[in-house]
Amino acid sequence: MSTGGEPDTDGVAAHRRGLLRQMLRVRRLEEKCVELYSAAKIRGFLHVYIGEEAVAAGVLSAVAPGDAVLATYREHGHALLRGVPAGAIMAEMYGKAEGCCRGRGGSMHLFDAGTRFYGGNAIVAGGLPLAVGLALADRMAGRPRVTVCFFGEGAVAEGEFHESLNLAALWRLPVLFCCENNLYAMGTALGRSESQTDLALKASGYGVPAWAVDGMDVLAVEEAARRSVDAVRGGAGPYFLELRTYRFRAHSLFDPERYRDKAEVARWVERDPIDALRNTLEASGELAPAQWAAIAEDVDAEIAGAVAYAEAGTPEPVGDLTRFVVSDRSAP
Ligand SMILES: Cc1ncc(C[n+]2csc(CCOP(=O)(O)OP(=O)(O)O)c2C)c(N)n1
Ligand SMILES: [Mg+2]
Repeated sequence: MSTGGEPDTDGVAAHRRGLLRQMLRVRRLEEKCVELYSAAKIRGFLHVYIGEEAVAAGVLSAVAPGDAVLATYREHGHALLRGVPAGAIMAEMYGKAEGCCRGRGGSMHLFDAGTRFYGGNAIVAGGLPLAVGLALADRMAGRPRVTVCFFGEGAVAEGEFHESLNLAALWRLPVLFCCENNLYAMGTALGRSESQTDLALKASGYGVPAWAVDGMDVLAVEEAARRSVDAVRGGAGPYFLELRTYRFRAHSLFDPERYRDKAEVARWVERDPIDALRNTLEASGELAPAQWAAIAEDVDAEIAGAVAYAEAGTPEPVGDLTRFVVSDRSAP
């Protein structure tokens, strides 16, 4: 507890432990998904974010409840940290009616209007124009909201990236563009597809303030995101963050990973964002062994509960097959 004008060190430590917990929730959720995929409980494509958790945890910590968030097909963690319950995410993975999209979207299309989580977009760069549209709507309605759009560095090769940055800058729209630069777009290294690999520089070309941030350091990500969100909300127009990160696992569970060597992966794994923060907090006395054990136990219970919820869920009745395909005119 803080006294007088002294810094609230207990509050800061609790906040940092909270970030650790958020990253661990994402990690454990996805480790479980991989396991369930092997057991054929989850089908279709599955792209995990393991190694990149500091990006979603840091940025989403800086976002307000009414703001909008968009992400890619690697979005399980973004949905979870945005507030979609783990059970609704897991049931969606299972294709059950209790899922956040009634089981119709699956892993790549998590969506939840209630938390303003607008996907789950499987088209590379597909989220960017949607983000610009959402921000334009907020501007026209005079709502002081920010739209945060996550996308991979593969998206900068798409026309939609350039069109979206241009319009957002021209109209000074409240968008925070968050480029998750994990160095590969499927099997293509950034330097093999882009003549200019400095992505912040690309955004600057549209007059958008842009920074590169260490995406393995959740505290650095949070700090950069907080400043950016504040500026965007204050009317500064769009901002761009290039979060430098790495995926520890294959692109999807169908990827034989012939494009990168194991030594490179091992070097990045040494910078695991969860281990890094845990070590920092243990060294500074902000995380006692019992506190870590309590966090891990809590997270494991949450994930076990999510699996149980999905297992107990029901497939959507066949009679509902055409529901939502065309507009339901009988609906009130
Ligand atoms: C418009 C479009 N082209 C191609 C694909 C196939 N595809 C799926 S993921 C992907 C790589 C995208 O890489 P990146 O944007 O860096 O995101 P990451 O997977 O690294 O998170 C591609 C090319 C697609 N989904 N959409
Ligand atoms: Mg990538």
